[in-house]
Amino acid sequence: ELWSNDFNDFICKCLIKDFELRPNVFELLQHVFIKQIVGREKTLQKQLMELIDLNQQMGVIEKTRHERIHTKKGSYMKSQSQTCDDVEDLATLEVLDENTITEQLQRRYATEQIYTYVGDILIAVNPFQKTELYTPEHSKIYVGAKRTSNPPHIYAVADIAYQSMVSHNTDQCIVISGESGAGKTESAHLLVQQLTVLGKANNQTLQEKILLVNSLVEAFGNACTVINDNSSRFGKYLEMKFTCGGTVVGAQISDYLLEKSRVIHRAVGERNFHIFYYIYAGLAERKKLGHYKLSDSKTPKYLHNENVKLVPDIVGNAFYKEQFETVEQCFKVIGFTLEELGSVYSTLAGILNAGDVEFTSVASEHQTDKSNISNMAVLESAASLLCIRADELQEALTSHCVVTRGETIVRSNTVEKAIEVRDAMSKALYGRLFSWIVNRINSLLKLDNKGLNIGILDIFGFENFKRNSFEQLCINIANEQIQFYFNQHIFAWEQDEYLNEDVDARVIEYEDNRPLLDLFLQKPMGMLALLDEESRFPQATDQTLVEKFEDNLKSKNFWRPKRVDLGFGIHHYAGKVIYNASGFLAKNRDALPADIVLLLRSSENELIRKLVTHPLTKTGLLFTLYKYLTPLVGLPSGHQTSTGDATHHPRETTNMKTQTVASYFRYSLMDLLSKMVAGQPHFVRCIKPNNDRQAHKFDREKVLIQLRYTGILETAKIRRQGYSHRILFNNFIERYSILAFRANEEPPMNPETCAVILEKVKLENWVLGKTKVFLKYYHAEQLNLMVRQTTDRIVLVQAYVRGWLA
Ligand code: AOV
Ligand code: MG
Repeated sequence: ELWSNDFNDFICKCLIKDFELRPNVFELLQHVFIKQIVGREKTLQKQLMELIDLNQQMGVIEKTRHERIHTKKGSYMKSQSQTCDDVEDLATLEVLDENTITEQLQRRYATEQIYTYVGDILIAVNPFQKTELYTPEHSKIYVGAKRTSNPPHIYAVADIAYQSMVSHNTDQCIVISGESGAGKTESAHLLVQQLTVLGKANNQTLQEKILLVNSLVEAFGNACTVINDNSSRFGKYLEMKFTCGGTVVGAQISDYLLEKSRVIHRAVGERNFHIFYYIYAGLAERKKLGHYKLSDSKTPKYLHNENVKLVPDIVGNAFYKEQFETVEQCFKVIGFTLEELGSVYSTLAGILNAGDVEFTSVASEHQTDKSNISNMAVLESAASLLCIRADELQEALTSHCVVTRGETIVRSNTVEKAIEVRDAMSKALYGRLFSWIVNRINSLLKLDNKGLNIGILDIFGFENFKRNSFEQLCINIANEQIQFYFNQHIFAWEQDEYLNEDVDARVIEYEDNRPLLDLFLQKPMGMLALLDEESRFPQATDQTLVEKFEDNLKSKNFWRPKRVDLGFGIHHYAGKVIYNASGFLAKNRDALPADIVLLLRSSENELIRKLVTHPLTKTGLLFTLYKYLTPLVGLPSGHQTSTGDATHHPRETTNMKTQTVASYFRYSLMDLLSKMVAGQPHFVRCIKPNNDRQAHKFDREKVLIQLRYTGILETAKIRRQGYSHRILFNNFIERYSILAFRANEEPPMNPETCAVILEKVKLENWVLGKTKVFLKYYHAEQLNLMVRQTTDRIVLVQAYVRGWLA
């Protein structure tokens, strides 16, 4: 029915002229046509002659296209021209050692070639300056192109993920790793950008919305740290949703462990989440500070730091004002209502006001000291912004209820306790506001569509500050887990499979960080389990906690440094970090007093009520994931289909209600892993060339350390020697028989058929195992390209014959 002469013409034009459209058109047509060609070969012979002409013509067009781009970007392309000892893929280096690899990266970096491959993995060295690498021309040349025909690029990773999603009908996942400030978030943006180009959203707004998602969540989840001015303070997994034909139709984000303690406390030299500064400046510009009860002269406590002492520093900041407009625009385009926006601003202003509520101590004869609020006006402002009653807020902050033998007794809070309650409220409000925004974005960008997706993982990078607390521990454990996943994927699973399949391949030694994951995550004696156990004892202190660690953690990667009271050291895969356990228990318990919850539930603001009424989002999911928790540390070898055996732990399940940060964190990690494992992974490893955020500065030692701990050298070796693609015979034949057999032939599903195909296309160095074909990383790409070219040809022939027959 689709077929008509006009359509035929249209298709032919697309195929011949518009190269960007080709993959999509083929995808659409090949299913329909391949089958119908059977039995018509004779009639097609004449047309085939035409086809050859056409192909040549196509070749010419393709070539001129590239030339055009090359000359346009002459300087860039020139710098890409390789000298004989400059390689784009480290796995092809003659000499494979740390020095040669570092030298290569340095040489390339010096000529603005920040990207380099190690087999199928992309290394990105942060240029710390704007480059000419992301123009629309670049975006174009990486669409559907052979990987080796263009210099390495993050756009090529997007293309490979996209093409393999479309041609294999499988979900993909791109894992970006690297230490803080290495360029993960920037890379994630570039991937989303290129994927929206590839996925040709058929409406402009959707494309626009997807691109805005990152900016919006980053305004709320990123902050300036001593390492990075735009440091991600949460982990983000953005899934872009596509139809089976490859059109982008939506996006979903999952957020992991926002560092919400930043709202109430920041280390020296650091700032609160961007959004606070943005709204302050933006509202000032609109003369709306008064409306939100924000002072134009006195800086809220939560925004104090040594650089920002005065409100004028904030309101006078042109960048903040601009960002405020951008954020508001993002909200609107994505589909938030004006009412919702107003509520978001009130909540943020409410938090800032709450932070300024002060208490004084009042001596009491009967019990410990009580607290009084010394600036009632501020309390009233906070209450009115949160749409709750001021007297009730006062009561909830300065007293608490205890139920003893069925009787409810009201006890006063000391000043210390009152401050704790106030801060717990601010933290909870912000954390829940963030989750609400993420959920709202998800519901606005969701489509009921069972298509495919490409996930992009951008978490907070490994951190090692002068003083490291609970947040750094969580961040570093997450990075440890990602490194483990990388190792599993690149080394362990690969080598397991050689053994199982009797394939002879040299074993590569690599630094296995599993002992570290055991140290953190094992039950019941891992660090997080011990932390949870200690958090259940009301009398426990941070001191008893470190002692507990010391008594129970038997690992060479854990030690107690002398002369640091609450200190303990961990030798992470990425280096040694000394943590200070001060505040660990409170941060882990993360308790929000019941009185505060009840009070906020009475708010007249619908948003505030929502924040506290619904349990924290992922609970349902967490329950399902919970059963997978135990095998978290070492995903079993059957990882493709399951994340482990479904062992239940009833004792722990009953504790879900009082979920600690540590246990929530474990679920989140598991959730993340289960998503990642479900897709085919692609890795981007970001490298930070120096600690000073300077362009043109390549600190060899710094780079070498990163190459070492990320296992790049070993990766290069295994990519050269190993077989990164392992495909079951049947799947291989289904996918590639088109390269050696006619459509009406049915070759037997056996290894011999695989060999026939591989020999026919003249590939070398592959191996047949017991059940699978073992291919080098570059084989898969060559095969896929050949399939694409073959189907191109078939479709072309079909298109012509159809037109001719019609
Ligand atoms: P991160 O995500 O890895 O750190 P970012 O992606 O935020 O690091 O990068 C840090 C800074 O490096 C950016 O703000 C840019 O100034 C610069 N940069 C990174 N990549 C590029 C690029 N491709 N081109 C130009 N400049 C770049 V953290 O989120 O702190 O772990 O928690
Ligand atoms: Mg980041």
